Amino acid sequence: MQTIFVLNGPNLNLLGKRQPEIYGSATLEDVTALCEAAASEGFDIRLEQSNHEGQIIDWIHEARDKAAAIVINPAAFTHTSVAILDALHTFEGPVVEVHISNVHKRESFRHHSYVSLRADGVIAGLGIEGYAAAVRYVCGQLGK
Ligand code: DHK
Repeated sequence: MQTIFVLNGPNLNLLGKRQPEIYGSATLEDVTALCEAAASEGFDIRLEQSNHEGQIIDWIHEARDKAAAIVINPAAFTHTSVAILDALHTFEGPVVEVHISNVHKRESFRHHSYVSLRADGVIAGLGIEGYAAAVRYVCGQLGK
């Protein structure tokens, strides 16, 4: 069994309750179910969420030994965190950056992503379907 880490940044614990007009009404539990359904046989999903930058970095370090791929929605840390970018540079497998909203239709400070400098692909604006697309992509890249 190979594991795909699906990492989520700040405020995404409130997915479904927070600004539903932007982020929709689905919850992180729904994201877990969607990712599990999208994963090919032989792949496990481990979904995590934290409001703390250091915790996300620790999970990326853990992924070096335990994950075949990372799907990450760094949320607001996308636009601020050189530290998450540096951590992702230590990971050798596929990395996909996901944003639920279309960040390019929003405020200009959301248009820049540090994480995109490492990500193999970026998905924005597809709602939580973006996670499923990312999981399907990494399974394909990993040969299943
Ligand atoms: C989620 C957030 O919390 C924002 O800070 C990002 C991202 C966009 C999303 O669309 O999933 O700017």
